[in-house]
Amino acid sequence: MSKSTNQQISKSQISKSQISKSQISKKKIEDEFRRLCEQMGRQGVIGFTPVEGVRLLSEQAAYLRRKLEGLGAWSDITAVSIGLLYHQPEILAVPAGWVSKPPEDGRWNQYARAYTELNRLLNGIASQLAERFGGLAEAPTVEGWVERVSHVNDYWPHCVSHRAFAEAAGVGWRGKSGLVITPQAGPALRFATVFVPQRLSPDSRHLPGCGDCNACLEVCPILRPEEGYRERCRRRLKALGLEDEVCGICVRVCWEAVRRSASEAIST
Ligand code: B12
Ligand code: SF4
Ligand code: SF4
Repeated sequence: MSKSTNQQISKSQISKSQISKSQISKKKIEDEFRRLCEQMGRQGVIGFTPVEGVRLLSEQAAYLRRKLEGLGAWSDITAVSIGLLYHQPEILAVPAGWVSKPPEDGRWNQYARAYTELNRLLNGIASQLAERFGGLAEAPTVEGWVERVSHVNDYWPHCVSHRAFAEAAGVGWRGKSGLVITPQAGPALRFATVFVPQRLSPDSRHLPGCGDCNACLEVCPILRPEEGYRERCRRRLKALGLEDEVCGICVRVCWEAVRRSASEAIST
């Protein structure tokens, strides 16, 4: 989680009545998203899913209902899942094997800085899409909460899971690491979600899934035990003491595994 001040994106300034339903289509949203990605110099992924039917924790469903009040009937709202990819050198800055403390060379901080940068860019893109299409944006992370959180469960009433929407929108599959894995970049991207007042159907995409890969479970001792990784992962991110609260070893090894299996699929 970011250490910076709370900048949760609030309601769009444009009156919802100024946006007619004919102005909201998948093509228009996607074209605008691609234009913004190009402007920011990052590759992006996008997908759509009706909010209705996405499986949420009860605290997160309650948070979302409060947030979307006034946006129209729940059954008419679509979640637009957007993701921005890390550049290759930013992922390669993360250690490729398990380490319990950061190496002296400070290289890992390149990933920490990219994390901060992607959050900033996603905040910008998500709020511009929300503004343009009369929607509401959910920021990529719960900013300014790190010091207030004493257990990972403290996050749940203050955000909604981007992974739940990205998965439902077919942007990627749920990996054995718990991350959403995309064919384009594995889990090496960050997500935000924009909610728009028009029902748009998801695209159907073929997603290969993890198959017999276990690279993330092999590299990270925190992911293996059955009782779940979340709280122990949170403590490790704090303890590592990088420039932002990150680790990302599971992201790095998965990024490599997904690239390897894509290139094997091409050569066979
Ligand atoms: C809190 C948090 C953490 C916590 C807790 C772990 C977690 N991920 O839940 C800690 C600090 C440990 C953490 C760690 C990391 N995080 Co984090 N984190 C978040 C945050 C802010 C909230 C996640 C959340 O809501 N979790 C709630 C859980 C329960 O959601 P869920 O696993 O998706 O499950 C949903 C459904 O599956 C379903 N569900 C699941 N179980 C059940 C049970 C029942 C009964 C029901 C009804 C439904 C249900 O409902 C759930 C809620 O919608 C999100 C940002 C966001 N707003 O989404 C980023 C996010 C998940 N983190 C992210 C990343 C990258 C990381 C790290 C790699 C850190 C780093 N950057 O180096 C590690 C990776 C750990 C891992 N292997 O997943 C990315 C993931 C990107 C991806 N490709 O998937 C996110 C999405 C941030 C972003 N904007 O991109 N994170
Ligand atoms: S490393 Fe392998 S097993 Fe783990 S999430 Fe990625 S593809 Fe799935
Ligand atoms: S981010 Fe968490 S789950 Fe991923 S390798 Fe690091 S400690 Fe393990």
